Amino acid sequence: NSFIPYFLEPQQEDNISIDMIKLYQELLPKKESHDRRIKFVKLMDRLMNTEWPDHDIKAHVFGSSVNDLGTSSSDVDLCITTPWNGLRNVKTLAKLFRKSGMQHVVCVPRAKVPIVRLFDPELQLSCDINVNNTLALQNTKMIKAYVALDPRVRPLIMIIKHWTKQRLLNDAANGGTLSSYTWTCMIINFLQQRQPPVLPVLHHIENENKGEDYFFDNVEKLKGFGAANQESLGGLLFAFFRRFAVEFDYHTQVVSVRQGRYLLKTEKGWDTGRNKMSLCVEEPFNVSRNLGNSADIASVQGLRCEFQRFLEMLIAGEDLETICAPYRAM
Ligand code: 3AT
Ligand code: MG
Repeated sequence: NSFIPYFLEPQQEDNISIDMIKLYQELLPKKESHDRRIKFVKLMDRLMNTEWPDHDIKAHVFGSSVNDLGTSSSDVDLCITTPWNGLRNVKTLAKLFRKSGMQHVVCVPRAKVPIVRLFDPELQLSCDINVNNTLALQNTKMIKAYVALDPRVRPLIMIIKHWTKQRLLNDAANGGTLSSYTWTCMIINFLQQRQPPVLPVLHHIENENKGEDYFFDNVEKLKGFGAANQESLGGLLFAFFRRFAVEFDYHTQVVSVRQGRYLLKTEKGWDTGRNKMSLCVEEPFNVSRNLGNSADIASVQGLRCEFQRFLEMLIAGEDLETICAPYRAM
């Protein structure tokens, strides 16, 4: 391993910050994308309540369509809530959507959370739909709160997410890598651990045994929290990659947004089985879940190579567009 500096040269850091703002502007979704999503949700709501009236069926959007981390090409994540048991089997939903003109309708009944996946040819939107998985609604609100707390969070996460997609590191279901949500938790935790911190620990504020689901969501009260930290976007990007390329101890540490620090695999009992060799990221509300367990040993090795590659290219003065070029197998 060649020596990796602790900081970039100021001029180089400035260049990267400017590059980041430019890429961020390109990634931001257009109003048109927002409008299409709203139309789509209304359509889904109407389809279901026309087919099955009197079951109090509601369609809630979660994920990047509402947490401010989406682009125009992000999918729509929908959670259907209903007290009715008739939708427990997602095949029932799939049938309705097929006859309503949706395309590529597939059920993934044995996923951790059963879903229906589809594409709306008219509105040009892909969508994942689950029934009654309300944990995702809560963790979406938490992500949205963290994103709103400091102006550096949104560009930093959107740019890193862009890199993960370009480099094929963002497919937990099929690619054996990590989901956007897992990446987002890693970046939030990184920002919680800066000195001084860019982000607070929302689970710790005013939490007097308020239960598993609680986090402090009064963003207004925390405005300006990160102001004592003066790091630039470029500096933070460099530090994030330095962290996961050379500093993070993959064998012993666990990323915890809930605690705002690293836990030890041993204290969570994650030092055996599949977790032992995985990149461990605790789900903030359901702490027995390791969000990183979608990546196997080979994938974690691949990830570490990609962190290293990014860092070396950044130090060599390559621009972001080159660093984020689509992955091509040799
Ligand atoms: P994209 O823009 O779609 O890539 P996203 O933020 O929508 O990013 P995902 O589509 O991967 O992220 O996931 C949608 C939401 O589902 C995010 C989070 O609220 C929830 N979620 C995803 N994976 C998990 C998980 N393993 N455990 C709990 N909640 C999850
Ligand atoms: Mg999504």
